Amino acid sequence: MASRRRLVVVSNRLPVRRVRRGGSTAWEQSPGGLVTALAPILKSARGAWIGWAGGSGRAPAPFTLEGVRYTPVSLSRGQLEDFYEGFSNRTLWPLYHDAVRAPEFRRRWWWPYVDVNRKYAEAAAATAKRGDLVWVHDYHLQLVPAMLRELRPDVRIAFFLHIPFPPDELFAHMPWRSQIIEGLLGADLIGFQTPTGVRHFMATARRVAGVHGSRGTLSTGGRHVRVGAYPISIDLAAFDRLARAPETAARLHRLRVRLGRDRRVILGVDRLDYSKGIDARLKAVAELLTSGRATPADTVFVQVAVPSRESVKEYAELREEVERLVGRINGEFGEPGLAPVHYLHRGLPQAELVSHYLAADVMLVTPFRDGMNLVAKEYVACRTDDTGALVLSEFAGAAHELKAALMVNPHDVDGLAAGIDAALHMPHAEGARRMRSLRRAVRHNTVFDWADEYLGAAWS
Ligand code: ADQ
Repeated sequence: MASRRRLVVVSNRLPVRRVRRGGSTAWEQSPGGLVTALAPILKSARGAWIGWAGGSGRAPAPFTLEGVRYTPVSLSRGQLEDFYEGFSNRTLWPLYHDAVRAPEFRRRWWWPYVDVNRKYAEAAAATAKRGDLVWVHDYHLQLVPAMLRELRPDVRIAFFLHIPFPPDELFAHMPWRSQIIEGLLGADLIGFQTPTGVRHFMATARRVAGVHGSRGTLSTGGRHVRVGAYPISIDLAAFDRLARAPETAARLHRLRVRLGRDRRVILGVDRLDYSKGIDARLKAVAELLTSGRATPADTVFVQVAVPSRESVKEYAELREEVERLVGRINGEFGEPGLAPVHYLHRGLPQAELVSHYLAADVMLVTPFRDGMNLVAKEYVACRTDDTGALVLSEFAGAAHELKAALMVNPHDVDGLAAGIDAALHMPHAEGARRMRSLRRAVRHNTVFDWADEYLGAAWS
């Protein structure tokens, strides 16, 4: 049914990158769960994707890649500063992540946010045909649904928020709270990662916009807006395949030898973001070393942190704090040839990432708040022999599904250290039982199931 009508996806960034081939440049799809899940649907529905392609100034011309029509949107240097770094990443991102850093409410960032949202809405209005479904993604574009409805009342509009929606008491701080809620209410379907996001949004919509409704439906301006939880996931089969590939076994062997075959490996993999609790994790590792529950001879902690939003002050400060902690731990507890912490400030190619997941006896996913957290699901997907232990923050969206993980509160350093210690000493049978249950949960909901469920609801 879905394939007969067209889908137009609108997201801040296009899932493509420009690569050099021979003497010229060409577009290539970037790796990622969202594009993997949507590409087949877009392809069969002759769909389109609208978003920023990187860079400032004039947008590249629209192009078709593997059956999908991509339309780049241009953003000026000033818009990147005010809309992207400012309002999106210094106002919305911290506010929606429980204000783990203070959100900045700067009036001069608001209008660029409105202008850029209008630009995306106009691009979608120019692309969509009567009866198409326009699927708008994430916090950068919360005004697009209402703007698009105004321009094109003849299309269906769906919105999905990848990050958490905050409690109404917190959202109420937002000076432009009614504009944002009214922007979202322009959609026919609003999707969140968890039932908590749904609850928070419903409470806020009642408080701020005075709309009525319950059980997943709100009434506004004579229309019904459906609100639901659609937990995103991963391409399980792709991770499973990579985990079982012979080249991965060779890569894993090399990695284990380099880390020390007799050492237990603890791993963290994140964007270098203050919401991810990397600092809390390092403090817990320091606590284990201080108390003698771990020594550099028997345990190694590997943190892979992909650089992120480096021009935003809070991210530069986090990098300094993480590097200070790594230096302190290695200085205090390391011995020649034995560093307790290995810190890689870079992204890993997927095959490398999978061998790291396989090398890890314990995986630490400890965000202070996270919409979902796909790293937790990727780790589980790779543990095809039911070994390994997942230590998971109760504040990650993934905690709703991955109930068999060892749950921790990342604000509690002692509790986090105790959780890691328990994971390191987990009896084999209990570890296997937990991992089987975690794998069932991921198998039950892959990114393809997620896209099917969401689009099924949006199209019905
Ligand atoms: P992110 O905050 O980026 O996404 P996450 O869900 O963990 O967080 O996804 C990160 C992705 O980047 C994973 O696929 C992971 O493999 C990859 N990655 C991270 N660090 C890496 C590294 N060092 N090297 C290589 N790859 C790395 C936002 C929300 C999340 C939500 C997703 C999807 O913040 O809560 O789960 O969108 O909706």
